[in-house]
Parts: sequence; C-alpha cells; structure tokens
Amino acid sequence: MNYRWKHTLLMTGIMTGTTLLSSTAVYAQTPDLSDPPEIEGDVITEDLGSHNIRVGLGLAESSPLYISTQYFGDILSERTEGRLTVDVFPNSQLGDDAQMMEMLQTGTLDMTIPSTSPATSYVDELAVFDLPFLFPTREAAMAVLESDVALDLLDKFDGTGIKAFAYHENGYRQLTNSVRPVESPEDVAGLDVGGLTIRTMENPVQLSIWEALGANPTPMAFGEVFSAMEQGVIDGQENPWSTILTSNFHEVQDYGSETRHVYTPFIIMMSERTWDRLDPAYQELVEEAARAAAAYEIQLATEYDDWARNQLEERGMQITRLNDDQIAAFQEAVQPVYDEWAPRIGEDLVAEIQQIVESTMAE
Ligand code: TK8
Repeated sequence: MNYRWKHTLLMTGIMTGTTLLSSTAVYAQTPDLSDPPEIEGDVITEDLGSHNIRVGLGLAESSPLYISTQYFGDILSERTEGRLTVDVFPNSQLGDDAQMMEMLQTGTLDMTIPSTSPATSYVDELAVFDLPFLFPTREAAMAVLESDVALDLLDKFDGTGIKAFAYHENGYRQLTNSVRPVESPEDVAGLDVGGLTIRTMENPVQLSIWEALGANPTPMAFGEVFSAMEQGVIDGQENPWSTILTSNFHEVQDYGSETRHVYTPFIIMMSERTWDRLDPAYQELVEEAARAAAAYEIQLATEYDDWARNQLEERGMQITRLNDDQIAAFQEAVQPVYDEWAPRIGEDLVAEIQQIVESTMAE
C-alpha cells in the first residue's frame, strides 16, 4: 500500500477497525465503505518508460468515483514499480465533462470519467441510457452494463481520439429543489405558480424529460450547479444521493424526492494520444486496472446510496419517498420522451436493452 492510498483512506475515514483521532468534514460524510480489493497480478519489472497520468473528475474527493480512481492509480503504480503514476484532479477543477473530453482529444489531459449524457456528442447511441425509468432495479442496470450491447457502445469511441474502457456507476438520479416538496409531476410543473427551474445535464433527452414534466429545464455543466442554486438562478437539480451529499447541495436545497427517474453511468476513458505513448504491456495493465476500478466503484456507489440519503435527512433535507403509484405518475408523464427519442436512438438498441432488463425481472 503506497502513501497516497493510505492518505486517502485516512482522509475519507474508511480505515476499518481504526478509530480516527480527529474527525474531518470528509470523515463525517463517509460511510463504512469496503476496502479496495487486494492488488493482484504480475508486476512489470522491466523499465518500459515512466508516465504520470492526469485524471480529471467532476465530483469531490469524498465521492466513490474519486476513491476508486485513487485505487486505479495504486494498481498502476504497484504493478509497474512506480513507473506509472496517477494524479487525480477532482471538483471539475480542470473543466467539466464536455471540456475534459475535448482535452482528451487534444491530448492536454490523459483521462476523465464523465457521465454518458455529455458523451453522446461522441457516440449518439449512448443516449439510450438517458431514457427515463429504463432500469427498474440496480440488478437490471448491472446486467445491461455488463452486456455486449453496452460494451459495444464503448468501441464506438474509435476514431474520436478517445479510448473508453468501462462503465462505472453514477446511480439513480433524484430530484432536489429549494422551493417546495415534490411528490407528483404537478408539483414540478407548479400548475398555478409556475414550473421549477431545473438544471439538467447537457443532453437533449434530459431536456425533453424535464419539459415533459412541466419544469423549466436549464442545461448546465455540473461544476456550475452549486453556485447557480446558491444564487437562486435555478431552483433545483437532479443527481444521485451520493453526489448531492458529497457536493454539499443540501446546503442550498431544502427538498429532495426519491424519483429514481434516470440511471446514467460514467465511462472511464483515456486520450488516444496518451494511450499511443504507452507500451503495449502498460496498455493492457491500464485496461485491466480500469475494469478493476470500475468494479470497486460500483460496489462503493451501491454502499453509499441509501446511507447518503439518510445523511441528507439528518442534515435537514426534507426527503419525500414516493410509492409505486406516485412513481408511475412520473413514468407516465415522461412517456412522450420515448415516443420522441426511441426512433432517433434506434428502436433495435432500445429493444435489446429492454430485453436484457426483462430477463433480469423474470428470474
Ligand atoms: C460529474 C458529472 C455529474 C453528473 C451531472 O462530472 O452532470 O449531473 O451526474 O456527476 O458527470
């Protein structure tokens, strides 16, 4: 275990069986998460060149994404005797998802892990994940993300200057706002008082969803969302509970609703220019480490989800849980999104994904 990883464990307070002397703000925000899997596999002892890989992330240091990216770095470093190193830059400090993908293309950044939604400007078909209520359960989502149908979409980055390795979990997206409790589409549309101004990801399907719900959708980069809410430019946003917590959105959002309306994953990706500079043995290792980091991140994200919701409640957010009928009302309201987008995304692709989902429900 190298120093950096130990440091991360201390910072995030996930050292199991250890009492931390001082509880930092980060510690207070971190559940008892699983340790990363042991780093296994051959060590490349031959000197195949030294590279420092810079990874930009939109999310904060306490997010599952950041923790798993540190683990990714530790795998590379341990298995190359320190010749491959990774520096992680969180909090959109190097740019937002769209900008960081452009930086991969130009080679000014080595890696990033964006949501699929902004990545649809490179691979249109990824918009299939933007469809609302596509995955009724996390098991269904996992079955799809592991399927050839989904993995083939990653190959479609070929020729864009970006190499995509694996899916991570972002998680079920939930609505928050600073105006009123929401338990129905009517509450979003605010029939008499006007619709909520909701920040959406920069993606046309997301825009359609919130239009269908009667909101005033405002596409915006993730890094700008906190201050836009603080300044009252927007009323609300939607993201998984873990992101809402680790981004401190509860400081500026009084209400949350467990809508689970969208499940868009992350993709771990590298600049092709960086990739081309790596020895084939290193390339193979990077791919392997990316998959290991993805598996660990999915585990962490799953562990984080309910815990983060409870933490938000403890910190004063009023969270509305929705029953099946209430969820069904949202689902019905966004049906026009399927009518509009399924033909454009590809009816076959949508059907293939739905078939995988259904196969998990039948079990
Ligand atoms: C982080 C983003 C973010 C996403 C969003 O870079 O934009 O709301 O959920 O987490 O990818």
